[in-house]
Amino acid sequence: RWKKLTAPKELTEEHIQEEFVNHATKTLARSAFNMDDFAAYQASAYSVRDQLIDQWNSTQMYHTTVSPKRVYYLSLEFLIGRSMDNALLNLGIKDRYANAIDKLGFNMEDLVEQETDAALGNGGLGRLAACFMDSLATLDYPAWGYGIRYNYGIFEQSIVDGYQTEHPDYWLTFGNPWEIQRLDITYPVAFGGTVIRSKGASGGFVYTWEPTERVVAVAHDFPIPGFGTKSTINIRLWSSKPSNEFDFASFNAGEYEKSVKEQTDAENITSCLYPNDNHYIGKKLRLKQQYFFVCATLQDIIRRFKKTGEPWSEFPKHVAIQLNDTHPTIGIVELQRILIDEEGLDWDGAWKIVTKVYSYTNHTVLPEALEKWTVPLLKELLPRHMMIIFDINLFFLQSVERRYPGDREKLRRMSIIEEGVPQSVRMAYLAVVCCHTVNGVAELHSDLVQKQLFSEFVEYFGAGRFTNVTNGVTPRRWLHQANPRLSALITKTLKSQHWLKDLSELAKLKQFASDPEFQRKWMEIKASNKKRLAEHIAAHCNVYVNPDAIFDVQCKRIHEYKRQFMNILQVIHRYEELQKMTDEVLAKQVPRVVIFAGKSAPGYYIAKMVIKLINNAANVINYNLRTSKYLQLVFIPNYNVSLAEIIIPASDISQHISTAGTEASGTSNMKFVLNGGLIVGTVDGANIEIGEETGPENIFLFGVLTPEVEDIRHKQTYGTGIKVDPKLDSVVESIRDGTYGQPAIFEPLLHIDTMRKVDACFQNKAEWAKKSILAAASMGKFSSDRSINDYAKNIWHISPLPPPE
Ligand code: 26M
Repeated sequence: RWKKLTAPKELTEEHIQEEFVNHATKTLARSAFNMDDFAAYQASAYSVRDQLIDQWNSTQMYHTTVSPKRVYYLSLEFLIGRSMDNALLNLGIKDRYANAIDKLGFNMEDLVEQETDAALGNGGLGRLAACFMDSLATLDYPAWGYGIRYNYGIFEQSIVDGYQTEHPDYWLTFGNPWEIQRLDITYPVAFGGTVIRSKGASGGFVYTWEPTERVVAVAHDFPIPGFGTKSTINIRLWSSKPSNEFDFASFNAGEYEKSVKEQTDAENITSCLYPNDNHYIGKKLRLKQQYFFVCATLQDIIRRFKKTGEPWSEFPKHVAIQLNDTHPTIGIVELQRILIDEEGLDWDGAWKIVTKVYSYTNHTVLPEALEKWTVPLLKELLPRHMMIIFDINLFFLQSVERRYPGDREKLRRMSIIEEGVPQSVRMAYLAVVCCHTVNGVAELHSDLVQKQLFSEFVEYFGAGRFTNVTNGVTPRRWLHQANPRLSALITKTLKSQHWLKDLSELAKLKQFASDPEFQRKWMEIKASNKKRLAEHIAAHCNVYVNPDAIFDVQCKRIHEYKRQFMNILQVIHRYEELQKMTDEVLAKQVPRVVIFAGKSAPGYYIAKMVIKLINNAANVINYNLRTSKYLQLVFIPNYNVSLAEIIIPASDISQHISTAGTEASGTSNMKFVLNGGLIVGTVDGANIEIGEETGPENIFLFGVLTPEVEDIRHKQTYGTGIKVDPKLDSVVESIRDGTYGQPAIFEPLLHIDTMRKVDACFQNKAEWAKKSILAAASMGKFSSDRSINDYAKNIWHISPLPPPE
C-alpha cells in the first residue's frame, strides 16, 4: 500500500498546476488575488522540492540496501547559488514547468530570479564543492556532502562613494524550500573542560573527557539531483542549538542570565560564514565551527556504518572521507579519539583505520593562508584532542628519528607542532601525516605542493602519498543553465545532449570552427549575452556600455596575488594613450569595456583601496565624452554565483593574471572559455593546462614562469639601477595615492603588450570566432565529472551505483 501511495504520478502540465495551486493555497496560505512573483516562485519551488524528495528517498533507500563504500565530502563551504533552475534542468522538467506556469499567468524566467542565492562560501573552494556535488550525483556515486548551515552567508557588497560596504546576508528570511529540516537527526557536541586519566580494566590508561559546554547539532538536508539520472544525493548541513539539559540546570539554580547567554552562545556557532578567502584567522569561534561540524558529521557517519553490523576493521571498506582543505582536519583527531576512548580500540588499531579513511585536498601554497591553531586555544576548547595531537606527533617524530638519527633540525622542521611562543599546530602537516593521499588542484600547483610545501614529507612518506587532481566545473550550471542558447546550439549541432554528460564530446565542434554560418550563430549568441549584461550594468552601475566593444572581464575575490591592481594600471595607461590621440587615430581604436567585480575581505585594507581606485578611475574615464566610445570601465557590485551566471557568458576576454605560482588552479578561467571567452593570463594554475588543450594560438598567455618570480623579487628589492619604464611612470604618477603592495615593474608592461595583441586579434571577426569556438571545444578535460572520476578511481576507490529503473 505504501509503495502504491508513494509511486510518483506522471508529471503532466495539469498535475504541475494542481501542485502549484496546492502549495500556494495550503503551504503558503495565499489566495489567487494575493499571488505576486515571489509567492509564485515559492509555490513552484515547493512543488519542485516534492519531486526532489521522491528521487532523494528512492536513492537513499537503495543505497541503504546495498551499503556500498560511500564518499563523504567535508567542507566548511558550499557555494550553491540558486537551486530552482538547476533542479528543473537536472530533473529534465523545465519546459513542462515553464508551460504550466505560463498558463497560470506567470513567467518562469521571472520566477527563477526571485530566489536568493545560497551563498555559503567565499569563492573558488566553496564553489568547487558545489560543482563536485553536481558531478557526484550525475555520475551516480554514493556520496554525501557535509557542512555548516550558516544563518548568514558571505556578506552582500554595495559600493558607496567608491568604497565597498558590507551588509549581512540573512538568506533565510522567507524560509528555504530547498532544505529539509530534520529535527529528529541531532547529535550532542561538547567543548572545554578537562581530561581525567584512570586505570582501565586491562591495565592501560583510560581517558575521560569532562567538557563544560554542550550544544546540539541539527541536520538540514539539501537534495542534489543529478543530470539525466534518478540519483539524488544529499548535502547535510548542521545548525547549532542549545542543549536542553544544561539550560535547565542553571535555570533551576536561578542563574537566568547565565542560561540565556549559554543559549545564544550555542546558536552563535553556526551564525556566520567567515568572509576570509586565502587568509587564515585564528578566531576561537572559527575553531568551534570546525569541531562542531566534524563532530556531528562523524557521529552520523558512524551511526550509518553501525547499521551494517560489521566490525570496525571493515570501516574503511564503507567510508572514504575527503577534507576540503585543512578546515575539517580536526575530524581526523576526533575519529582517533572516538575509536580509542569510546569504542575501546588500542592506539595502533585505531590509527590503522583512521589513516585508511582520510584524504586531504590542498588549495593554496600561500603561507598566510595555512592554518595554525595555537596549543593554548586547542587545549582550552578540545583538551583531549590536544593530547592526541601530541601523541600523533610523538610517534611520527620518533619514526623520523629512526630514519634520520640525530637530525634535530629535521625534526624541528617536520614537527606538527611549531615551537613558537605560544606553540601552534600546523594543521596541514597534521593532515599530511594522517591522510593516505594528499592532492593539489592543478598540475603546477601539485608540483609546488610536493616540491615546496611538503618536500620533506614526500621524501619521508614517498611520492605515492601525493597526487594531482586538476579542478573542473559542472557544464550543467556553467553552460546549459547559464547560457541556454549556446547549449541549444551545441546540442543541435552535435545532434544529441550527451555532451552534457561527457564533455569531451565538445571536441566534435572543432570541425565547425571555420564554418561562417556556425560562426555567425556562435557570435550572435555572444552578442545577445553581452546585451543582457549591458542591461544589468545599466541598472546597477548607471553606465550605458557599448555592446559592440570587447568585453574585458576580471571578476574574482580581490587579492594582491590576483593582481587586479596591475590590471587597473593597464586600463589607466590605455586611457592616457587615448587622450594623446588625434581624432583620426582615435577613430581607429578597438572599443573596450573593462568590467571588474569581486568582494574584498572586510579587513583587507589594500584590497579595499583597489576597489576604490577602480571606482574613482571609472568616474573619470566614463565621463570623458571624447574617449568613452573607446574605453569604459565599470565595477559591478556584489559578485556572486547568480551574477557570475550573467557575466561569464558575456565575456570576450577575461583576466587570470596572478603572479606565477600563486593561484592554485582557478576555476572561473574554465567557465569563461567554456562559454566562448578567451583568456588573458599568466603561466599559472590551470591556465597552463587550459593552454595545453586549446593550443597557444587560442589563449593569450604572458609573463614569467614560476621559478623566475623569486629572482625578480630579489633583484627588485636588493638590486640597483633598475629603471621604471617611463610609460608606467606617468601611470603611477597619476594615481598618486601609492597604497599598492609590491610594485610589480616588469609584468605590467607585458600585460599592456598582451592587451594590444588582443585588440589586433579582435578586429578580424572570423579569426576571433574561430578562436572562440576552438577554445570552447577544447574544454572537455575541465568538466568536474572528470575531476570526480579521478578522485573516485585514484583516491576514494568507490564505484557508481545507478539506481534501478
Ligand atoms: C580560513 C580561515 C578562516 C576563515 C576562512 C578561511 C578560508 C576560507 C576559504 C581560507 C581559504 C578559503 O578558500 C580558499 C580558496 O578558495 N582557494 C581557491 O580554491 C580554488 C579551488 O581549488 C582554486 O581554484 C583557487 O586557485 C584557490 O585560490
